[in-house]
Amino acid sequence: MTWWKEGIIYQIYPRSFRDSNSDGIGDIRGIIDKLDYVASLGIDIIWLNPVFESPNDDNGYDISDYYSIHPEFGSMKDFDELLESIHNRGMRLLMDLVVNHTSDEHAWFLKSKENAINPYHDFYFWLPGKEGSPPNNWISFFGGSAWEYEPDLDAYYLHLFTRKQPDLNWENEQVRKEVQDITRFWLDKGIDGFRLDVIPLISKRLDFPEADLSDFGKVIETVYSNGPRVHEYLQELNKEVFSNYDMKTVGEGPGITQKTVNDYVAADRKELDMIFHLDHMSIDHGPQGRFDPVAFDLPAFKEIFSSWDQAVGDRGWLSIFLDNHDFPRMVSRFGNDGEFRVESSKLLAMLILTMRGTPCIYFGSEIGMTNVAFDSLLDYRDVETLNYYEIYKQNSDFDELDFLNLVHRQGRDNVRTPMQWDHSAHAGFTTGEPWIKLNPRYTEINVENDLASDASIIHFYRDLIKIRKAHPALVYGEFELLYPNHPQLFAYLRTTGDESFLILLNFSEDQMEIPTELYGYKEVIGNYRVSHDHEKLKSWEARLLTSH
Ligand code: TEU
Ligand code: CA
Repeated sequence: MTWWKEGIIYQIYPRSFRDSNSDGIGDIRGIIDKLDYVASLGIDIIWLNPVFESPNDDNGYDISDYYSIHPEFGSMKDFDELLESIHNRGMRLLMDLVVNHTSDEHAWFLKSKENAINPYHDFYFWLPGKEGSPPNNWISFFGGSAWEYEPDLDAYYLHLFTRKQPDLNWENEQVRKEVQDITRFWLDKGIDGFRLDVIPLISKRLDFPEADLSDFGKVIETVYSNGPRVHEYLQELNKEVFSNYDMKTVGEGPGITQKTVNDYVAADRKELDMIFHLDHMSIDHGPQGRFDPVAFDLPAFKEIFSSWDQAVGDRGWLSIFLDNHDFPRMVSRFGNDGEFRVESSKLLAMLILTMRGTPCIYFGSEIGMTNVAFDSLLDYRDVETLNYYEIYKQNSDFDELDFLNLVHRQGRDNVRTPMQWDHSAHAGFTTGEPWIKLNPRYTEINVENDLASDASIIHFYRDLIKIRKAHPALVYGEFELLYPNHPQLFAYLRTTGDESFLILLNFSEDQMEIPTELYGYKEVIGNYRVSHDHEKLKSWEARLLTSH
């Protein structure tokens, strides 16, 4: 069993999953208490977002000590118990490793900024300004300049994310040795691998060229990502550490291209085992990113899945997802979170669970959790949202309500509201004051309700996961997109030598005729339980069919 290809990943955002000590913050003990629930879904692998010491400028993606667990989440003893409990249930744990940057409160950075002569100074990128301006025009993913001026040094340091997330200088061999030590420490504890945060960014173009900011997606691809030594660094880390353990890696790949993807994940490259590309995650982003939205286009969405499957082929491997802690809830973004919330949640589940690549399910998708629309920006927590609010406020035509609507549609806090366990106060997430408000729809959308109804989304996930595990064609089969230009039908085949599946997804509330050449397949599972004619697809109807 190739566990990392045939298994199902469940992503847990620890801050929002389950609070065990009433401080309103999810924690490790809370996760331990819910492992039976996670295992009952048919999950094999848990990807845990960062739990290391951090000032939480970017909710743990700004690490100040890689060797300690943030006290908010618990102790190292709690972590050891979590790992053992996961293993006891036959599941595995991937930890989230953020080594493109650290927190500015990490000891290395505190030393680095002391003076220009100590051995930690070159752990980061320090450059002189140009006539009182930053070294170049690079901007942060979170808005504003990617350079922060340090008066004592009369120099700027690079931060592709917030100013509290200075980029590590991987050119410095000592940095690479420290990363090797960190990964060895956690692997020696027995974890099963890592999700590697923004890993294509770790090699910088040392001429720091000016960027054409008219298309930020292009800047990520051609200026920030895929730098000259990225593969050398990954091959070194794999050789020095990964190859000595029974472990696997999944990279987060902003900016990777279909041409370069197998340079990262082809087995013979000995770099990463699998990767998340993010092309479908920017499908409704305009040139200025998520807060510059454009309309969703299904044929373009289908083409992304088809062309990435083609690009990776059988040389490499992807992990397939439709949302995570950085992007809005998939049922609100790609489905219909109103009248057809249940049907479209099941349709999106069928997409994730019938594609070639390791399915990655974000916590709460299994009950169809939706975006939230807080009525005040004071209710929002995400540094990306709050940074852009400050930037947009400076525009002459700024309108607070317009911006709030943008946040409702595209903000990351949509996916960071607490897990909805039941209809009790705070949805059973906490008995304290939650760090972020719950989605008020928890009274109708919660685990308790879904477990009680066998027509629920949870049971559909369980059934689909069982079906995927019973049929290698759904894991390893060739993928063939049908009707690429159809405006509402996402139809494709998954085939191996001896089995063939047809998947029909009606991405619309409009009923539609099924093309006659698709008759004759036998239904395996569908998201409508009432019997239906084989000539039509109902609103948001999804069907998995087999050729025999
Ligand atoms: O995300 C990087 C990334 O590609 C997304 O953050 C996205 O590009 C961004 O939200 C702009 O829209 C990783 C982590 O997943 C994210 O949570 C961190 O904030 C970021 O890196 C910095 O570590
Ligand atoms: Ca807690």
